[in-house]
Amino acid sequence: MRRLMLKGLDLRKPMNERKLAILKIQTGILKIIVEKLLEKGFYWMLPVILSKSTDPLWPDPDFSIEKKIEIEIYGEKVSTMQSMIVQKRVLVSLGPEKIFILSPNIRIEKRDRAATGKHLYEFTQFEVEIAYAKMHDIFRIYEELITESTEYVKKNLSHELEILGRDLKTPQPPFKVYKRSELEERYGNSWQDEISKIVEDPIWVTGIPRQFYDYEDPETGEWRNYDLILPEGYGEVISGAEREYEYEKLVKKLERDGLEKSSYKILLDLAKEGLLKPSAGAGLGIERFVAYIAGAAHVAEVQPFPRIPGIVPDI
Ligand code: ASN
Repeated sequence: MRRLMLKGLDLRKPMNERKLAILKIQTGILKIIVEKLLEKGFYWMLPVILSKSTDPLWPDPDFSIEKKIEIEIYGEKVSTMQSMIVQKRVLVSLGPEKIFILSPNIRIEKRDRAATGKHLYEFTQFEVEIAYAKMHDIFRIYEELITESTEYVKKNLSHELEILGRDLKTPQPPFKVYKRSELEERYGNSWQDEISKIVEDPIWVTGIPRQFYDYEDPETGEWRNYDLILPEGYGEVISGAEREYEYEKLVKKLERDGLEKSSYKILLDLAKEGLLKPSAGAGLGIERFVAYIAGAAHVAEVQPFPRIPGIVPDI
């Protein structure tokens, strides 16, 4: 693994043409997804990194965090950002109702995740949140971003795809939707890996029991959340949900998960006042998406400064 990653990645030598081709593809993808959302009237918000309030990432079937980074600044305890979910909710409730953010996330994944080829301990999410939106609104937006950026790369960066030996197919929207429970029944606990190897186009998977902020239907017990799973074993690239916005429900779920209510003070205060708007959103892992488009062997191949679990480089 280490040798694979260092191949062509000596940071004392100019980059090889493969690395440059990937970076050019990444630039093209970012241009398209940003342009598309600006055309639709989204606000482009900037990220924050240090906060009292971040995603607990728990409970989640995929949880594998070795440590949460907490530090003291000005006599107060803050964490580095695991995802801007809380900030997204507050933003769409207080002003801009359609937002996107290129948000750096720090998740100190367990070391054995180096071998998955999909995990990084620093990565960037393309985060979207829309007040009053529903699951299908978010599906349609990301389907457009994925198909349009794939088309752009095929049309404008065919030389780079050739360097990478990548034969890329544009997926056909709308993508199929599956229930997590069906997939689990059929493929067992590793349904995500299994299904990712089988499908030809990306698929949506809904109904995944996880963090408190995703909406749970009180009548059916169904979680109105979703992941997008890429083909060819690239795995989950988007996760998101319709959101909980009622104070009582939020409090109950925080207690159920054993989480500190004080970490979510603003969110809870807004909910109590009836000011927390219902919304839906999701985040796309940029490096994973670029890795899939480029046909990279490991997601760290996309990063100029790789952040592979367990490996702390000199830069
Ligand atoms: N970005 C995700 C969302 O919008 C949250 C996450 O990254 N855990 O739901």
